[in-house]
Amino acid sequence: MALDLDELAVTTIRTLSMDAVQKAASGHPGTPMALAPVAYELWSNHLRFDPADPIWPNRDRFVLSNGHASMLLYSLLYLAGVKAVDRDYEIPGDPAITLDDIEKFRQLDSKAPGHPEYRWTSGVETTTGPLGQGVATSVGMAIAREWLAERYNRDGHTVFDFDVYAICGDGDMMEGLSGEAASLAGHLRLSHLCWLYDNNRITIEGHTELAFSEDVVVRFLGFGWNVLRVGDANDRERIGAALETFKRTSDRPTLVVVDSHIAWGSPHVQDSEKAHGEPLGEDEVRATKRFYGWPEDEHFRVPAGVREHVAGRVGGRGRELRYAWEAGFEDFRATHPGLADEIERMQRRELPDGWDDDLPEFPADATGTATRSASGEVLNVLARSVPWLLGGAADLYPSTKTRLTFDGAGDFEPDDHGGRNLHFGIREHAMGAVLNGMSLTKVRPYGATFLTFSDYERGALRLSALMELPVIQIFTHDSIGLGEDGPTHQPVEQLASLRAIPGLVDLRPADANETVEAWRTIMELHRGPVALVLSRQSLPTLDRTRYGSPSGVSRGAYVLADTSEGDPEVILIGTGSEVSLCVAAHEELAAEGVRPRVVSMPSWELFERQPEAYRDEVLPPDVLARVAVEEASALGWDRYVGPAGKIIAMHTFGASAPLKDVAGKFGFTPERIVEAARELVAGGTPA
Ligand SMILES: Cc1ncc(C[n+]2csc(CCOP(=O)(O)OP(=O)(O)O)c2C)c(N)n1
Ligand SMILES: [Mg+2]
Repeated sequence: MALDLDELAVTTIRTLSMDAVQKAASGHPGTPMALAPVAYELWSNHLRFDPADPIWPNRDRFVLSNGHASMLLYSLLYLAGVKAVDRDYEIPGDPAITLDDIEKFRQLDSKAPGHPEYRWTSGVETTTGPLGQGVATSVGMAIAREWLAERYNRDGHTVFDFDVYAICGDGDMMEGLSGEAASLAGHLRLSHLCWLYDNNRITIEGHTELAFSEDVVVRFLGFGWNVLRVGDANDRERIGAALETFKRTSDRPTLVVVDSHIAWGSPHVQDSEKAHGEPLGEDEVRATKRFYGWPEDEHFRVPAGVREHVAGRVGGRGRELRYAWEAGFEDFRATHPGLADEIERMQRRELPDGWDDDLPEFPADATGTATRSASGEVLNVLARSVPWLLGGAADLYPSTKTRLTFDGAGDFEPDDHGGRNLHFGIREHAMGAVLNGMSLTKVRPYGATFLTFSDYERGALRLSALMELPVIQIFTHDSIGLGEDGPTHQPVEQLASLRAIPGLVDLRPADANETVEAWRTIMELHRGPVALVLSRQSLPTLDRTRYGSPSGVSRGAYVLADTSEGDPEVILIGTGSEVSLCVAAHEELAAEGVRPRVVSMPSWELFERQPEAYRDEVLPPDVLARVAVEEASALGWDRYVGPAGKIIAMHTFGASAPLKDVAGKFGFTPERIVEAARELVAGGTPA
């Protein structure tokens, strides 16, 4: 009897998933079992992906948005023989994932963790698990794909023509995030984007009838998508036909609604929520294997020839395409050396030579400028020298000052995918996820909104940090200093919560020149996201002939103003708009004969990365009289002022009034800082 190796491969994916979850005594078996034929059809007959080089820039992207079905992806990576990539983007030849990893599913150090993790397992294109994120991230990949094609494809040279696929489930569809992202994708006519929706009508609590009765097809038609249906997830031919239709569609994204049965083949838990998130149980595993015609007492069985077959199906096509692409790229390099160089630098997250040559320097000015405005100026300079720096705002570019205004910057629109000004619309969460997808595709993205609305994109921000993506988030209107818009718009707890995200760099510059230095620092950070926190209101541009150099920004905190003689007896620590208040207080204290120091601390995160010696130089451990000033939650400041210090911060929401009145009401004045410093000095803080 001729063995159908495709059928065997599908069953291998199913049984590996069942066995891995059973052995781990935790995980999600039902969905990989149901979707094995869908994913297998995509990978074996369509995906343009070379397992030998999983970071080839023109590979098709595959996103498993229902990340709980991770065993589906791990099985494919294992069977296709995907190679591991190291942190330097080298491919030493080890497998991305071994059968041993799969046997240690969900255990410490296994390359098969509970949910797919970018950077940890090669071949995983983005971290998924928080529902909705994967599909929304795929929209960012599809945006970047269009932009790359517009910029780099030239007559006779197609450098970028990859497709972006995402598999998702009911959970993804219910999350508002996917709706924002799908709306944007439809509007932008991202025709190289295809979502495969696992319409199994089951979520954790039971049938989707409990909470979900909308017509998804109609919704997506309304978004401007091409919607296709496949009535049976086991019908690989129909899935293949739908994928062919997707590839022929050139004016809109495609949604393939696939009806499936969770835990297909399991005699007792098929179609039940019980198959979602717990092992089937030994007996049920055996019974299901019997149904599949599989030896029921064998575990982690991979029949002879299956790996070779899958690796051949995926890799045969992928290798040929990659070789052809690489040869084409050599021709491209010969005719367009500059563009080829850009692509290569982008892949390694490097910057063009001379990228910071034209950065401005602002003259001292008592009236000064808002840091959002200084930032807008700097961004425009940088974007001229870094062609792949692109982004936009969630309908707030006039307020966030994030528009690229130079000739040729252009707008990214449905009929022009070459522009560099994106319009995310009022969709902050999708913006966050789209930025992640763009960054994963190696362009350098930025997004912008008001700091208070950073909460709306927090789910995506957290993933930027988890994936160590150099996404730039520009958050303006950063405090009660925004004035009249009042407490709904005045952030209080946001800074503390952003600082709590591991690896996210917070930067809150104090004046125009600190803003320049903040951008210089940001551009050189290649790992991990940044929140650049900017003022709406004007801030004095400090006279740097009198005060410390703004280059200290890159170290997170630095001595801005010091005592003229001896050691400081009190330290005033400020960030952003409060630094100039500290400077004014410093003048007054010095005139009284007190020996104050002002430390500008634009970034806790960067300061914590400095050697202890530097940190002790800036904040000498024996100076315990310290005042921290920040128009935000006090949470965390005791870390820098210690038990003897004072914190001038927000303890309530703000108020709607002109800036001066709000600042006075909440005590953000030089007088109050002077008073606090005097008290500490007079009180003789314990040594
Ligand atoms: C944002 C978010 N909320 C909740 C969860 C917890 N969760 C994981 S899977 C799931 C149900 C998902 O249902 P569906 O997508 O239909 O998955 P299926 O069981 O069909 O595979 C939930 C609520 C999550 N992972 N992410
Ligand atoms: Mg479901």
